[in-house]
Amino acid sequence: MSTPTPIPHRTQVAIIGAGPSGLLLGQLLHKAGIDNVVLEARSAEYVLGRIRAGVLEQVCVDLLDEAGVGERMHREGLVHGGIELAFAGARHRIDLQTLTGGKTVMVYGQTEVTRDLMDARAASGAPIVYEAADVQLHDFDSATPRVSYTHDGVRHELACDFIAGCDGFHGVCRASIPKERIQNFERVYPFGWLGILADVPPVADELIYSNHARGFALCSMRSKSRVRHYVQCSLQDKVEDWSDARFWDELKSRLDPEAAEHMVTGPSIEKSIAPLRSFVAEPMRFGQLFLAGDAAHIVPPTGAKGLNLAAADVRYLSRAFMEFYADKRTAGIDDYSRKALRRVWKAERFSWYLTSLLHKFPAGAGDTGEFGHRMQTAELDYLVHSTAAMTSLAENYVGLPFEE
Ligand code: FAS
Ligand code: PHB
Repeated sequence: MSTPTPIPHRTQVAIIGAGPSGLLLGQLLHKAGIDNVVLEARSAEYVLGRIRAGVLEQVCVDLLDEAGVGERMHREGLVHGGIELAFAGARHRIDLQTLTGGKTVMVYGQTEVTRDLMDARAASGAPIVYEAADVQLHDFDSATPRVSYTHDGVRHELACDFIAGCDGFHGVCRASIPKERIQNFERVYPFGWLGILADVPPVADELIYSNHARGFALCSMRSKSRVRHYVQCSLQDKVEDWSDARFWDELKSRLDPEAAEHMVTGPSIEKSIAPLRSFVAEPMRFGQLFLAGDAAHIVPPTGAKGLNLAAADVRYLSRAFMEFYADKRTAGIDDYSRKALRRVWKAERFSWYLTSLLHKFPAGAGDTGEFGHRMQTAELDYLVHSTAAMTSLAENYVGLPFEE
């Protein structure tokens, strides 16, 4: 049994949360010689058990390489040069690679990204505390911020220069900010996604996003032998309402005949329902506290942006900390929130656009019901026959260029 790393009582950056944001930030800072401690409320097994994103932008791939954890991703990940849109009984390929001058996406599950980052953290010997309970932030507006937490029944205190709030949508960091200092923007969608994981071969070489009168469907994958599929479902649905047989029948009913015919079905190894929302908190910096990833923003998963936005925040924040500790310059720190939010809002727009285009909206106000579905079909018909429109979709899907 290796001796656990003693947890210091002082560090340079205290990172709250060991999801992709916290682990990636921790790894980049460690490689840059910046001391940091990661505090995670749950066990590593629990974190790894959450099945989430599956598509990485090149920016995210490059960051994982920079963090020194890209080897398995390049070995096991699938590079995709296109996606397919299914509507009105047919499938149309969007040639991402040609339309963006060569850019592609990497299909590699968030679970694997997290596992690679956890393994790197353990190998580095840098401190991480799992099952850190009752994390509290103190004096983050002062020059001497602190974090306190309980571990194995013992209350600990961690002094630091900065706190990185990487603790997700339900975390403690954003909740610690006085209401008058933060502005929240939110859209909750009137449906959810029921997702399953199954060890069967994918129905196609690339992802299929389907707009259908019965509702949205997505055929994604984790490898050539494991799929991740979704169907739009009611917010009133419970996972136990959906047997595997019902899921597969519903998925096939929402796809084009060719995909439905070639679909290989099998038992689910994971099944869960996720609500869909668009959410942004502004700003993303409060004194010495910086929010990153889902702690600051949420996108509906339609555009495959959630994990990639988290990586983009970490790219900006890690460089800001590196600049500070190298030259005591605060330009990056002072500009973090503005720069991160510019990218966040563009991803929010794209995710909202794709969600509005592909999902069935119950009749009600605005472009919903039968008229709304006709508008969607017209938009899709225009999109797949317009190079300009497909280029716009493609450059957003592969990830927009960074503002340095
Ligand atoms: P995370 O939520 O992943 O990590 C935050 C961590 O902080 C967690 O481990 C949590 O346990 C910990 N934490 C929380 N409170 C704490 C506290 N008080 N103290 C200490 N630790 C605390 N994105 C996509 O691109 N495609 C998808 O298909 C997709 N599906 C999703 C499905 C679901 C159900 C959810 C919730 C999200 C999904 N996302 C998807 C988005 C998801 O991938 C996030 O963008 C990604 O997990 C963001 O990573 P983090 O910012 O690290 O937040
Ligand atoms: C996934 O594989 O989980 C996935 C892929 C693309 C999306 C959303 C989820 O847009």
